[in-house]
Amino acid sequence: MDLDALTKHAAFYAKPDGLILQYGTAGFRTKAEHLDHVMFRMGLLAVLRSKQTKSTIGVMVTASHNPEEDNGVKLVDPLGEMLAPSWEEHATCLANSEDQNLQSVLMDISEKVAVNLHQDAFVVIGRDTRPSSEKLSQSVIDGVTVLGGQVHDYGLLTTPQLHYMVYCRNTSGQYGEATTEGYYKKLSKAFVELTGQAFCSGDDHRKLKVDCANGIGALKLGEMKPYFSQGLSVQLFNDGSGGKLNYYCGADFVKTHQKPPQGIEMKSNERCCSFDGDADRIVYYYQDVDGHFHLLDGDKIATLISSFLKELVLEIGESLNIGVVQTAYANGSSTRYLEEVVKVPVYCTKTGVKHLHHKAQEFDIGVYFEANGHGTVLFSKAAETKIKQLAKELEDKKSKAAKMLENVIDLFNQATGDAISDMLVIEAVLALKGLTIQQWDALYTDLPNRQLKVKVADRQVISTTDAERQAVKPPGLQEAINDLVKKYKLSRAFVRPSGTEDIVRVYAEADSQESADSLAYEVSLAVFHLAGGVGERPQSGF
Ligand code: 16G
Ligand code: MG
Repeated sequence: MDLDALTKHAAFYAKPDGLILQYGTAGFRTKAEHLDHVMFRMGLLAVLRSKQTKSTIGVMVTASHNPEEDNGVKLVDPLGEMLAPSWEEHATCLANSEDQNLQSVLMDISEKVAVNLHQDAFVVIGRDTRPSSEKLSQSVIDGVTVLGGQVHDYGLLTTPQLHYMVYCRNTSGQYGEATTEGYYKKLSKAFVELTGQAFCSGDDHRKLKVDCANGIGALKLGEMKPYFSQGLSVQLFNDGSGGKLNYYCGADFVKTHQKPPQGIEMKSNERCCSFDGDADRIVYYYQDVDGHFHLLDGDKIATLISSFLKELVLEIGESLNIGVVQTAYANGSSTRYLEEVVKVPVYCTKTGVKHLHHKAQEFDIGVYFEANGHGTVLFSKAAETKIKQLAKELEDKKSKAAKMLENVIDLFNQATGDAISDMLVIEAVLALKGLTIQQWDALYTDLPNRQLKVKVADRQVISTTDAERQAVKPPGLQEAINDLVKKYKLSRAFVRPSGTEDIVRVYAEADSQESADSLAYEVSLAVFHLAGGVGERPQSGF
């Protein structure tokens, strides 16, 4: 380690006084102008992680669905997964160390994780379309090179594409070719083969309008379009040519406001979807003839996909176990439908992709989706081998189903939730099943629900258990919630400290919108009183 060079370069990346950041569920995220030192330091950390794992590590510069002025960074582990939790602590420690302690903190981490400093390091970098991203990714590159690491800068990429690149590079190309073209070809080939057999009545079945949140998704989907055009025609809106990133558009806006994004022309009953700012979330929607807006969120996506996979598994007649993973935010109707109609076991984890991903790895086929539209399906190596073998056998119903599953494996991003990949899977399933978006929507009816935020002095006074469904602290809060829930039919409510904002989140569902609204309001009052609310008391009326 050339400590003199490190000291010299670090001087360009002074930490703003008093700034403390935490590597949370989505890495570091804050106003872009405060992130230069964090980027440089994450370049340093990526080198250590690469040396320790003897693998390529990814660094993604993005703040996903946050406003354009924000930015963020996260590290991607060797198999394209989120950074290991113990390293999140090292990341936080390094980002918050005072300038004069940078060297010693870096040495401390190296010792703790037993890094061989002579080992080579390789880091790949991607960034979203934010105006600040290019400069910030240069700071990451500076951090990597000052520690002697090698860099490949992919430039503009969706977050899931960077995860894909890391996975490809660490599996000697077995997963795919580590280029954007390799990604486009792999997914498009699987999609075109899968939909090849689909019965298609009329052109409209194969047309889709996509709101790209004025982000990276527009650029990458635009590049990819020609590769799958024989199977699907996509029309891009909010492609970044005029509007601002995530501003009144994108998956997060549509899901939270339950209304269509600006900038998309929607005719009644047309199938539309929205990506978020870094294209790792997707939600679908349509407007009916009466002008009512219908949202098909991550829960509806999980249901459609799980039913499809269950049927294929039954057809191939192999005992592959399917598990569906959700969070406490999953609509109660979706969980009931999955358990009672699709007849698949459903598990609940804490919010945050890493928790769902980890749980989904326990199954032959692990389906995971957050209600906000982030998710994918993971196939175990054993399941993949079995499916590939069956697909090679003589032409019959079984091998046809196995061939479809083989393409499904290739179509799903095995590293992380991916809006482009999920979109193609959903389009394939709808085409194969001959389903319209209205028929898909009608699989079950969402229970009315409401989410609220409460400001408290310290959100950590709330701690939860049972996958965030029960509050254990502060005393009395869970009892209060239980009493309130009893007042309403088909009701459920929980509270949890947000991992990305300085607030407490409240979720309630019940048999009517009125009941869900008033339950959410009453629970937020209980939080305000028992957990040290600050500012204005929560208000009723929506
Ligand atoms: C982050 C998480 C997302 C989670 C959200 C919850 C990743 C990549 N993203 O965006 O999974 O749903 O945080 O935010 O893990 P909250 O804690 O503010 O409710
Ligand atoms: Mg995102």
